Amino acid sequence: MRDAQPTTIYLKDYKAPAYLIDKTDLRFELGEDVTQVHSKLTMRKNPERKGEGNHALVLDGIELKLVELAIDGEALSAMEYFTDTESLTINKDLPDQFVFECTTEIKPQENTSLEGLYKSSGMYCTQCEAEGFRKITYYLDRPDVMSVFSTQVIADKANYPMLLSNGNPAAEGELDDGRHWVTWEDPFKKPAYLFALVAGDLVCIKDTFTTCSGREIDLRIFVEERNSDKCDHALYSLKNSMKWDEEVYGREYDLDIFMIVAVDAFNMGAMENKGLNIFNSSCVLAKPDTATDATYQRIEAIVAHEYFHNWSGNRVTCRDWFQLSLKEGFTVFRDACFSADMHSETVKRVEDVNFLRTVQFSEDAGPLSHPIRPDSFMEISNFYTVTIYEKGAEVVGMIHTLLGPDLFRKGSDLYFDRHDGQAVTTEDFVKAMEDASGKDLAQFRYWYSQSGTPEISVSGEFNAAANTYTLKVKQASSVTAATIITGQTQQLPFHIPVKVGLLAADGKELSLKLVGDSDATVNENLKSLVLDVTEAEQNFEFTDITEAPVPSLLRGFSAPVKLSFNYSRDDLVFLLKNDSDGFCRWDAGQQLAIDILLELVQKLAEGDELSLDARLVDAFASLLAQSITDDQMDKAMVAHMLQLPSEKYLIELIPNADVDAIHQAREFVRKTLADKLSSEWLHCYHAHKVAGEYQPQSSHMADRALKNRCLGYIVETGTDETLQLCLDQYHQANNMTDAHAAMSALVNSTFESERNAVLADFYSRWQHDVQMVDQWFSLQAGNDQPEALARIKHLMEHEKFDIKNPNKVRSVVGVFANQNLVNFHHKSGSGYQFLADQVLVLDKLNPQIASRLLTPLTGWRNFDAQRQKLMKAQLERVLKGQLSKDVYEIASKGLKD
Ligand code: B3K
Ligand code: ZN
Repeated sequence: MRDAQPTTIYLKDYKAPAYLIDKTDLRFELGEDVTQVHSKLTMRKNPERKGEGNHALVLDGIELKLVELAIDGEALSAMEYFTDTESLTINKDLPDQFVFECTTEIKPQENTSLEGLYKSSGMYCTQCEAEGFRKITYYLDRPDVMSVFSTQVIADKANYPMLLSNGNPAAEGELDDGRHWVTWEDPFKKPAYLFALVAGDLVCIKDTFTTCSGREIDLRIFVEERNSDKCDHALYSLKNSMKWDEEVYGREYDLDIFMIVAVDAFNMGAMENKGLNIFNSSCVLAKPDTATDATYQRIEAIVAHEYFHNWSGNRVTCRDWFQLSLKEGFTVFRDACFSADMHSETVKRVEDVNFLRTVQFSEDAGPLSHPIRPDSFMEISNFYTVTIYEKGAEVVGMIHTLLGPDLFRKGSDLYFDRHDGQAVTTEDFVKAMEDASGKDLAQFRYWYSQSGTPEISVSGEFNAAANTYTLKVKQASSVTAATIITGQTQQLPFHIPVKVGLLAADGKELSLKLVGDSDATVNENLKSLVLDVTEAEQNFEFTDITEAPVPSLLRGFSAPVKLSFNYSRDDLVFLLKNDSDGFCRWDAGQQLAIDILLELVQKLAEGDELSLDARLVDAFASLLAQSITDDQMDKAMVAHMLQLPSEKYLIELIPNADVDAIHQAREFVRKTLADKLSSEWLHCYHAHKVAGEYQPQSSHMADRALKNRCLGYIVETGTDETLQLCLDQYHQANNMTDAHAAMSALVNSTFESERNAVLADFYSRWQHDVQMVDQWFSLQAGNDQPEALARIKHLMEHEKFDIKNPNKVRSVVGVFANQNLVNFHHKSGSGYQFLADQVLVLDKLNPQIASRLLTPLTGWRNFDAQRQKLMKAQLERVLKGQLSKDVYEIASKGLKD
């Protein structure tokens, strides 16, 4: 906890470390009461800073009890060092090279922050990124200090038969007192944030992978015995990832063994510790009767993400935490391409864009907006954001678009070769891309330093006399309240790749030839091209255009921007039916629905009768019909196209949104579509039932997604037949996707007694399965019917709820605040007050989880005046508490006008 206002750390103040650590030898004696950590650091002065004279040696350390301290074998006297709450300073002249040794004591069993060394369900485990290693021992806990590690772990053999750390196992033995030990050696230099240790009673699921150079790697997944039948999918995903990274990026695995451990208490999804990835059990364990298709896909993506970090993050790491997107943006881009290759490129793109627009655009428009390479922070844990990750991935994706796949690969090869074993910056990444491709990315670099979502408005002008069509593009950087806070009032135009096509009235695509294009030979096949938008205002003139086209803009969502074009609803229906670009087809449907929903919200405000534009009903009807007759159609895409824009996204689009009106309008559209197309939904539902045993393969998942989308609408009609359909699906399902979809439809329906019966049935069946109980909590926390807060409070009293377990907190409190919008934003302000209460309690236990939980309150600007006042009042109340740095930063920045 904080004594004074936390200090802000600036990128501009970066200095190389004054000391380096070549070798780190650790010995852990794990004890039920006290754990001793012995550390021997082979250190030297950093030659880079030698000319500056003497620097004190200052090591990071938090909540450590110092037992012994020696330099070059000599114990230090009390005069020769001092400690404060965050560091240990050596008050003595040091030689150029020396050995630093210390012994510290910690109590992992009392560590509720889940950072450093802690206990989860009886096992010891670690989480060191970003700055958790300093809670284990004194160290230069910064990513540009890279060292070779050896780690000996000693613990009671009966309780902790498995002792794991990074690298390859080197030796093991037993002591007379019932303890045993294992020593691990990691030959690759790494920063402390990649350190890991696990000790527990775990079973090991084994496999092997033969690399492209013929080396056989041992693959191991360690889980508690009860989970041993839930590892197949993670292993399968791991092998696919290893192969993919060899084929697509030429990256081979480097150690002899790759391990994954599943733990129940974990602050995030997973962690890429060198050779020993630690996973939140919810992101690794799956079997058909407990995991949904979405869980299968999430596991595949996270296993891949953590594995890919072995190169993008571990072999080449970050110089400082301002460079976080260097590893995270690039690795998200890599895992997205992997998932696209494993399944459907368009579906993956639509899912990612939907998430980006809903969550990242909102972050970038609010008080927590920051560039993907931030200039400053108080607490780095607050910067593991959708901006660093997802916008960071979009920025890498734009480089891929600008360079094309071959030059991009040349660039990534150069980056990995040039910087292997180094801690580098986003600038080093861009430079490698530039050097390898010969493309000028000077202006492109603003994507790293400027925050906010650029807005592009486009208009089109057809000149029948000259047979030309001109796209007029204007980019306005959004100078939001947040950009004012960050001082970025003067934004420069971005370099934006905008991929476009032009459609003729018959739906066919026109050949594209740009005036002024140096290689402007008529190319009949050029139906899509990338415009280099670089100026505040720019025209692109196409020649040989003989009819007024409908433009297809931002194909594949080629840049993370808000693009507007004055389409009529008929244009949108036309694009929805005819655009060859799958993303744009989906987006046309979304824009049509948004236009209609915004009009309905307006009507509600004016007290008018609501009626639904028949064009949306017709568009849905033809999608449903086509999904049955057209075998080639991607059913997962249809499922996405039949989903209305979320309330969260609509709130983003409407200034001073009235949540109740948005909810009401959206419900009206859902119900009308359900009633008007009742037989079509039913027909489509039955046509997409998957027979036989469950398999998590793409085509089956797509059919289930479409069928369950239909079920959601079917249940809106509220008839007894639809109730029966839901109950049958729930009881007869041979997989969790179908059971969960049926239960979810019922939970959000008006069938109260059936809902309660199904929930009770589910609980009695799955109460001993940790992930299933989380699902059971989430479904109820998301129930958007009135009186939700009372239900939430009731759930928190349930015997399986544990405020110290982040998954439980996320599935009850997190789901309520982020997904149950109509209840969280109840006009009384009760939801806000409840959230603030929880944040204040949690901050004492786990500051990272507390500060994450607080973020919905920082979005107050989006709401009506009354709600704004209530939300701000709760932020102010939180700010009066005795806070961690984490919560202080979010609450104080969140309040800025
Ligand atoms: N690198 C970790 C995230 C660590 C978060 C620390 N608060 C997982 C990942 O992005 O792969
Ligand atoms: Zn990552």
